[in-house]
Amino acid sequence: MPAKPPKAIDDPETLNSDLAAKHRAYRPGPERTSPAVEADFAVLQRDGYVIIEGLLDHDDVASIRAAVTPLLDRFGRNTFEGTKTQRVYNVLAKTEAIDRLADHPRVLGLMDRLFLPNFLLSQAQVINLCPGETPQMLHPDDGFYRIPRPRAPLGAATIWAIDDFTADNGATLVVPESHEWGDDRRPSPAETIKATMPAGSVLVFVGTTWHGGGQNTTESPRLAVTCQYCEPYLRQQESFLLELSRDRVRAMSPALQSMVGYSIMPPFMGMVDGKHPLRLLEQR
Ligand SMILES: O=C(O)CCC(=O)C(=O)O
Repeated sequence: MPAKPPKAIDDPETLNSDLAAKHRAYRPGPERTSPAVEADFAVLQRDGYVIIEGLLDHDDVASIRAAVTPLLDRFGRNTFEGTKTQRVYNVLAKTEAIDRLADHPRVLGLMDRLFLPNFLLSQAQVINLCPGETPQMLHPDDGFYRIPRPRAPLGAATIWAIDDFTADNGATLVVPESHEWGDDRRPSPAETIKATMPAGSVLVFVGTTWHGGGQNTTESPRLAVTCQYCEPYLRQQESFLLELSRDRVRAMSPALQSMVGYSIMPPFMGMVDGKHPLRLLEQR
């Protein structure tokens, strides 16, 4: 058979297109383009956050709780992590139970609208905010990308309520419309709202929105799972490629494989030996 002629690349714009021969960019299905996603996105853009209720049923919540509770141990090492808050890091290596949160189509539909194709998961964490915890310092999540504000968000976060989030047990504090602010403005506690929501709901906010964990004055912990996402050309907060074995990644959905780093930002950001990283998963 005659050899295929090499692909001609004579326009720099071509380098921004998907050059992969086999592993093309992950293409979202219709579940990520529904009218519900459009409606959530309109609220997210207007307010900087949106609460979506009823994405998990009672059994879903119970099975996530059962999987993550045995992982809870240490309390935070400083007041930002929360000295009365238990955080589980490297969660995807420890359980598959939250995969379905990280790649939930209603959330990824929003990320499709915020970010370039093949956006990444930046981190995943379990947060158990225990009795006596005080309010966390308000902060935006993508401030460590040191690009002046106001600007488009470079990341976005979800906080999944595994317990009901109430006014007293530490429901996340959010500053509405603060995603539009410049670098010169800081919020006061009076500008916050409490993101109360029943278990099974998710709070989604963009990386420029000021927020923080709330105060827990009850006798019970407030269990949550957070997943954060970022543009595909940015460094993730968590080094998933160092944390996750190839077998663990093989067990993930194609969307999650792509988000933990088995994907390419065109033309070759993320390559392995000059090839698409998914080829590593094909090798046994
Ligand atoms: O637990 C929460 O409600 C928010 C936590 C948070 O924003 C953080 O740890 O950065």
